Amino acid sequence: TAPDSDKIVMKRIDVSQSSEADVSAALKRPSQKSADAILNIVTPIINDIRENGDKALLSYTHKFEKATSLTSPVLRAPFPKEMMNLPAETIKAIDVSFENIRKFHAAQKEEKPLQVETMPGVVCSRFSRPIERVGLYVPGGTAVLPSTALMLGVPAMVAGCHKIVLASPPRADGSITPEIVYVAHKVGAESIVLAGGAQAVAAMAYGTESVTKVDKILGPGNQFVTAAKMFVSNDTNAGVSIDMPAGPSEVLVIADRDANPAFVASDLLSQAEHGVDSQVICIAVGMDEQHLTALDDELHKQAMALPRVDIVRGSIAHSVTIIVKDIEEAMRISNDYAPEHLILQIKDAESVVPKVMNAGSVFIGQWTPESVGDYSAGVNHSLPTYGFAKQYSGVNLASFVKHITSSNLTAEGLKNVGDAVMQLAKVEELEAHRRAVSIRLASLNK
Ligand code: HSO
Ligand code: ZN
Repeated sequence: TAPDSDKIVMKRIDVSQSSEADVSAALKRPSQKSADAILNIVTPIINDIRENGDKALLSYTHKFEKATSLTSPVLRAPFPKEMMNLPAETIKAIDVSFENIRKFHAAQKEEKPLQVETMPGVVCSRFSRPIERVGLYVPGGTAVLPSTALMLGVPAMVAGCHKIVLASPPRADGSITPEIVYVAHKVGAESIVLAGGAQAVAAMAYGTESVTKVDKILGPGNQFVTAAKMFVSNDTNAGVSIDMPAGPSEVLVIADRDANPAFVASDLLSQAEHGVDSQVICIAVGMDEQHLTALDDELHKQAMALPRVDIVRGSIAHSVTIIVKDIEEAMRISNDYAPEHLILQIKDAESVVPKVMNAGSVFIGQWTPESVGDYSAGVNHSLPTYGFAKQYSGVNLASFVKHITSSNLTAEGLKNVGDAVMQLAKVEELEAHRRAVSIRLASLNK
């Protein structure tokens, strides 16, 4: 056994014995590098792509991905079969997940346009149309993430986006993970951009000789990718929007005395293994020392058996167990933290859901690990992090459509609403606005 100093253990804080300030200090997210510093690095890269297109894009891929044999930055559909050579069990897993994600996102479609007659003869409607071209960023890095390609590609397909462009950094031999190619094929992607980082984002935002320009860029990424997404979405000349600001991944597990310590530890670790900057929080409800120790022991034991134990050590170092007396206190802290993932391993978990005010996605009860949502249940795993669950939704069908409104008035309708319009136009001293109504009403009285 490892010496105690090596024990992988979360620090503890007991709410009944701490000030509010101490509790919020313990829940502070690991701080990010200053946006300015990152922006200084990505701006020249973005400008280079705008000016030099494919040539610049390839040279960054040669440099950062070491894929020096690559001669074209884009792979166009139909993708060659030999690029999707996968074991049968992988195909099956992707197919099952694809179908569940498809079902859940298809159910988010609006059956028919929303229509309301606000006054007799005044009909307001709202209908949706797909965003025509979307760019989906699938990160490379320490893990390959075909699941992210599914989470972005399936709703884009369901929404009916005409052009789906996937971008992902190639491997050093210039190839792209076959799982990602297979997903790209299944969602009907038109192309795969073999590039990562700010350069991939810039290529999709502005287009190059071979990269299709897109209207919206979605998907997680490191701080360079995030900074590049922010940059291009602020450039009105690019005409591109993004999904949401991204930060490191996180989970908050609320567990009570009935929770199985092995289950709780496994959930904390599945998030902790994502990266050293991941944060995991456990809120222990009404637990005594014996329960808490059982949890600590499980966490250490399971962590030591993980291939990514070194990453886990890093993330556990800034993670915390918070001891509270009841579920009300737990929910108050959770809503304030606004976790990307919220796991409820408590008695009668479902009954607590109405108290959830801020969270990206909720996992209810002991049989629902976060992993099912990460891959296969059907819910989306592209979720707001870093407290942005207070104002952002995760990726969903609406992320791939615009809502358009319409009004349709009869003469009677214009009579009914006209006075209000003319009066407000008068207040704003916009005479042409007033006359657009009065001229019509006068024609009715002729
Ligand atoms: N938990 C991650 C998603 C993911 N997990 C991808 C495994 N692969 C962020 O929501
Ligand atoms: Zn995950």
